Amino acid sequence: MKNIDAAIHVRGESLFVNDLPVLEGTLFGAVFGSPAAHGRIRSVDCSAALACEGVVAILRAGDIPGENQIGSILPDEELLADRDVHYRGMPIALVLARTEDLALRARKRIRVDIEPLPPLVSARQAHAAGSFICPARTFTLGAVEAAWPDCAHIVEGRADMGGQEHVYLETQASYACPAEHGGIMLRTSTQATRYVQRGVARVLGLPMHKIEVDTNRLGGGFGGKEDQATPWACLAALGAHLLRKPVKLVLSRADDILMTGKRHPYSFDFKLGLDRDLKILGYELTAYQDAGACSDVSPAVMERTLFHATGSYFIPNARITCHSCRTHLPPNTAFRGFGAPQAMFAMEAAIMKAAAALGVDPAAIQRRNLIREGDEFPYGQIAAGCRAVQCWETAGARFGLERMRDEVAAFNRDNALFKRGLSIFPLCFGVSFTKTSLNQGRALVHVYLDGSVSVSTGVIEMGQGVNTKVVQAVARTFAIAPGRVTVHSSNTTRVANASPTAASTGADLNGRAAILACEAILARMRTAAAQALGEPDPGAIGLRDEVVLLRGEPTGLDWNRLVTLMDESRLSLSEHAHYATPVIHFDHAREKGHPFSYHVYGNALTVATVDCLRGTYAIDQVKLVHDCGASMNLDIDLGQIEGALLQGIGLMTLEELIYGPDGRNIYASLSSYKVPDIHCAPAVLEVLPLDTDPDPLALLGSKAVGEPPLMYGIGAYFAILQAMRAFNPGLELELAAPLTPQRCLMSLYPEARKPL
Ligand code: MTE
Ligand code: LUZ
Ligand code: MOS
Repeated sequence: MKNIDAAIHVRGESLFVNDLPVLEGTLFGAVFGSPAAHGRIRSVDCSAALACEGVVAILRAGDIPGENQIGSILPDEELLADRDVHYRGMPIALVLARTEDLALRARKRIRVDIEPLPPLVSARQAHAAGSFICPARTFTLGAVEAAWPDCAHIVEGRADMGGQEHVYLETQASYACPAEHGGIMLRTSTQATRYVQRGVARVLGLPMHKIEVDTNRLGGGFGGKEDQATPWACLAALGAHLLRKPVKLVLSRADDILMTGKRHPYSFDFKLGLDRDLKILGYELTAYQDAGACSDVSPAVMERTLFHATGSYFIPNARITCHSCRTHLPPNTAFRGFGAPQAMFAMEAAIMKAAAALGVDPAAIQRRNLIREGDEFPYGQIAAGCRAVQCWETAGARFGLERMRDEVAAFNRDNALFKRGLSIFPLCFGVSFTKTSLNQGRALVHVYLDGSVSVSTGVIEMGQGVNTKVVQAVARTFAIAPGRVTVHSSNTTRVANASPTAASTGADLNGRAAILACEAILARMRTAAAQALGEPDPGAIGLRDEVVLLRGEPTGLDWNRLVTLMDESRLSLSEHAHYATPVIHFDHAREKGHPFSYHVYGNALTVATVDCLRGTYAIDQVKLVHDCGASMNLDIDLGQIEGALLQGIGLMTLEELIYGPDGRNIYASLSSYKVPDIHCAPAVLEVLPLDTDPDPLALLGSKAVGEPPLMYGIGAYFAILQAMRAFNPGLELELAAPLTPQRCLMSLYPEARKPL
């Protein structure tokens, strides 16, 4: 089935917040952010700005009727800076004016006097200064200290990975309207209506039932709207509440890049020990997470780093520690992969370093240590339905790994200045929110009298195609044409307390809730049909292609007639259902449990060519096997795999965020921050879905696909690195991402870095 949104996207008919008709009397917001990364506000002068044309009000921390607090995990984030500023761009004031242009013009006239304090701009700097978000956590398996004496080889090193800007096409956007009885109706671009509703209630000092949040769709979120849609929604709601006027706040791209947090940069220290047969006996990893200035979801991201630290491998003795370090950068946040890509990069970097030291192919170490059925992850879950070896072998056989290797070797023999490299990246990603309580979904299904069906769930459509999957699930359960089903906006009055659409769980949790709702209606339908057909056993009733069956044989009843029958029998055609993932649990005291409903596996072969004179490179081929389970929509899943891969290639090779010592984001615009384009896409891209048994906890057996394939981008890094090693076998490994052309060139010619 085609993505139900494809046609309206192409025609420009999809409705985003900025497409909503503007109501009479609407005020437009512009946010004045801190010009300093760290300091104490001495004074803010809004008088000149207030005198500007069209300005209606300028709101500060003191205007907040409830709590000036929006921290979602820990209460450490002010909506508007009161006294201290903790990052550049931290909101200090909200200008409200008759037009957006007038608001932006007035904003320039605000004067602020800040006593500067020294900023912390990296995780290691913050770690040294003892600046943390929360206590460090450690996962252990076996006894790593006892393993070192048994190791024939031990390598130690450091790896670093930079942040990443989300670049969702639609910037942060909220439209708040005053409602009756002092309430607020908010339309906002969020992945988590629940967080927005809770945040607005807290800031306005209102109960949550006074706040209605409605989200129709997002022009991309990628994690950047899981927690960070909340401040902008709260600011719009604050304006609407105080002035009793509609308030629209849509960030410009420049403000969005400046003010919002990004993927967490990480720095790692690793120690890896192997025996003579390349079996990994021990792995020790210390991770330093740059959380930015507020906790946001950083403790949860840190947790996923811990969960994925051993990647796709079984390591009998491991000790992994993560520090969440508080710096003076915008609060870093969820981003596709959520701390896992960083951990997996560190693991692969350690293997690469060991391979280089031993003079072996890293693939030999990788292959030897792949996780197998029955192996234990450091967090206590036992690998079940494990496909690491199957994905590795399938990729090798189907894509002709040996031939690819020979071609790369031949190319490198024939070329002096161009070199080619090949990498293999095995993927293993755990699906479920690591916080067990978030693994619940809900759905509200109405069957109307004409037989058409309306579905509301907690899930947010952000381009990943989840609404199409929900339509498929509902149509299949009712055995009706998909055209009869419409998925409506996610709205807190229809589906309350929804978990964020995140952790790749949106379809599993909410699709299954929708199926449960349909099944409850179906059960009543069976009763009604059985009665009408004079059949004592409702279990004998079935449905196929909109026809009611009795013991598998068509009857005179069809779907429409059945719906009428239900109404005449005064049976409910509506149902609200709840789904909670069974099986999963986690014990934080022991750091052990069974946190994931299942794992997604895969294997990517990547070939890159480096121009060793210029440091530029091309990703020639990515050929990968991906475990989709029994995909319910291969077009959508392939789109997710390809999109995530390219986003991962951008992360690993191109997208560089540089902060100056003063905490200024030096590349804060899309003219200097390089986002992957079609030229960065692999010239040859082959995706082979590993069609496996339907996973019982996935939606219709179709495994979650949103985040895992991003990590195939790690393969691009190591393919480029292998090409660089082909040019310079003694290359000193600087394991730092992104591997930009600049970094590539400087590594190829280390002597060029020395002063003349
Ligand atoms: N695909 C598109 N087109 N746009 C997005 O914003 N977000 C990703 C992924 N795919 C995203 C996307 C992220 S970070 C997640 S967690 C999942 O979609 C969420 O949706 P799902 O749970 O329905 O897979
Ligand atoms: N968000 C979250 C996530 O709150 N918990 C998670 O485990 C998670 N994983 C991936 C992306 N977002
Ligand atoms: Mo995705 S990072 O879970 O929103």
